[in-house]
Amino acid sequence: MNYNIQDYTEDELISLYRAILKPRMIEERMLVLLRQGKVSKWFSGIGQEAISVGSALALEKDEYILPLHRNLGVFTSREVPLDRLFAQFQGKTTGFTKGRDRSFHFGSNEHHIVGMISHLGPQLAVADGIALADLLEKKEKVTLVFSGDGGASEGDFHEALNVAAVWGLPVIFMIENNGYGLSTPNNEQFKFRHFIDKGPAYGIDALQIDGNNVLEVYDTVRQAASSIRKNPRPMLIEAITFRMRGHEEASGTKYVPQELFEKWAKKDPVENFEKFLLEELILTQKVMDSIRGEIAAEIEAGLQAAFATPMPEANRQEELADVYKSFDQEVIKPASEGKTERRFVDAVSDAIRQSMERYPELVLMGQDVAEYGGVFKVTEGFVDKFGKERIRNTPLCESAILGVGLGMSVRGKKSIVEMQFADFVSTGFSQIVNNLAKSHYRWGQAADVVVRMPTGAGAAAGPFHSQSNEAWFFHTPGLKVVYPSTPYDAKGLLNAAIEDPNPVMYFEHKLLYRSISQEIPNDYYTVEIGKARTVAEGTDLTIITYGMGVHWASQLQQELTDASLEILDLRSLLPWDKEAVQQAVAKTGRVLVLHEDTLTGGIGGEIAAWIGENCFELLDAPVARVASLDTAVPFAPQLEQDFLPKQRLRQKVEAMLAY
Ligand SMILES: Cc1ncc(C[n+]2csc(CCOP(=O)(O)OP(=O)(O)O)c2C)c(N)n1
Repeated sequence: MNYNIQDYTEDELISLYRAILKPRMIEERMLVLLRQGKVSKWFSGIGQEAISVGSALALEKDEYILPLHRNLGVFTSREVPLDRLFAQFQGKTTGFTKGRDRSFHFGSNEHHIVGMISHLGPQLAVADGIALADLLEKKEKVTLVFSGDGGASEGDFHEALNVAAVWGLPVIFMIENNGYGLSTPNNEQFKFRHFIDKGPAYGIDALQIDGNNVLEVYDTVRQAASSIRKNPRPMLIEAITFRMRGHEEASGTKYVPQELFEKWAKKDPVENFEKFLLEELILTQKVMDSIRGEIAAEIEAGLQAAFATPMPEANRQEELADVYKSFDQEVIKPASEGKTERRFVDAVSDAIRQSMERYPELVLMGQDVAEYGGVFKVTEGFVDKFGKERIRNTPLCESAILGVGLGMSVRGKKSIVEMQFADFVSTGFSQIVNNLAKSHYRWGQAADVVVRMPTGAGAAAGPFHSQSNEAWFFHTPGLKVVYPSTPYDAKGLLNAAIEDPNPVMYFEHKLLYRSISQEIPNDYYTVEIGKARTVAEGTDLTIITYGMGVHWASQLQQELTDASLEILDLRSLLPWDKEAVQQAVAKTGRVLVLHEDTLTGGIGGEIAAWIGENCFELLDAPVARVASLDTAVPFAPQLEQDFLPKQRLRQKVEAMLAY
């Protein structure tokens, strides 16, 4: 043990006692309520309280903590009001998520807590993001994030530690090694002996402590935090402990040998601390009883208050509205008339540069984006202008960097995350669809992140550098999806995406980068998100499309001189412009939806269904779709050209015109 009892005043020791006793007493009460059916689920932290409490008390109150499902002691030590906490457990409106998420799945910026999502690992990189914001602001703060021994098997653990190490982020990774991940014992979870063995492998200092000794936890974290504040860097602390109850209350403990319970019962962190304080004459039975009485009264008051508040009533409008942070986009016109011929790639680049100038809090992160300028040279020269702190080369850690984006948003920063190719977003999928997309609906935290997605086929780049994967995100409430097809829209929509405080997936077709150019304003301007654009007016048939499809349709329109085609470029896919679609359908009565993505489950299906449901009377023919074949994107040009919808387009249009 590396602490000294003389370092503490009696008051400090009594406060620690009060703090460790509170979560234990709450849990004992919860177990009763669970049996009575008044709480639906409970993940017990009994036996592990010293880690939550010691860690939380060792940090300053405005330093962020990211707890997991056994860290009740973090919430109580941060003085989260018990009535709200209990209301949260019961799904009440007066909790922290308006009844939308359960148990500890919430954050509270007021208490500097960012709660978990069920996936465990993604949490770790969010801590990196908060720490990065502190580092950029030279704040001398520490962020502490928890992981279990099981969750540490996730790739997210590796990515978060690696990024923290490379960037020197002030994060304490607190590993609660309690021997089991659900029913899986450590020897079926990993082969190494100790988590501290991992520290040096990442270039991180690592310490192992007795997680059942609150003074040891408190003291270690206090010293680590004080050192990290002065000399920012990550640290791994492995707290050895044991889970005294089942994974959650319904799952039992049959798989745990009885002797382990007996051994660890003797190490109970609350009882032992109590005994110690009694022996040291710091605590008397009388004081102890009175503390217990006070806590019991506080718990009862909290419970009464929570029980007295009603369950939420579904208000459909409010539910839908809360999916996004409300934001009334004000479309910005260029300040002057000046225009220059710019390629698509230059338009993207202009938008990033002008947004970096406009928002000092904006940071761009991606692989090879700094000195190298990105693989498509979109950010060439940026590092000289904005510096390496804001134009950040990242390790090959898509998931962690997306998590960093959320952490930065928690601290009021904006970020752009560049996927080197849209295909690689799959390794960061959970961060986008579970963390970025859902945090506002769940607990009111917007994710102010733009994910840049160089997308699309046609360059014989094979299945993993060519995909169109916008439909993966189109299906996820909480995201916005934009997909420009011209340099003008590329710049205006990227600026708009960066302005918008919600997470935006921004698709940029690689083949358009250097194949099209257009005169666009030199100044900063934005294009409205959610607004389609009429590319060509016509009377015979409407093609609704976006991205490369706009160019295919335009080419066909020029070739088919005896037909009059209306072309609508959606530009935004989520939200998409239903009004413009309806008007375009009304003009011709014949509609074809065209996209480069594969047919099944593509966005065309949704649009066709909506037209069928809402514009049936306007139609003179069934709504048709033309899309890529339902295969992976093939490599050989002959195969790829047949995969793409372009050559099937003409035939389909002619068939529809003849219908
Ligand atoms: C990605 C993912 N896989 C599986 C689960 C199911 N699950 C929830 S908690 C858990 C065990 C976690 O063990 P550990 O990290 O050691 O934490 P402990 O529960 O022991 O505190 C599992 C498998 C999950 N929530 N997320």
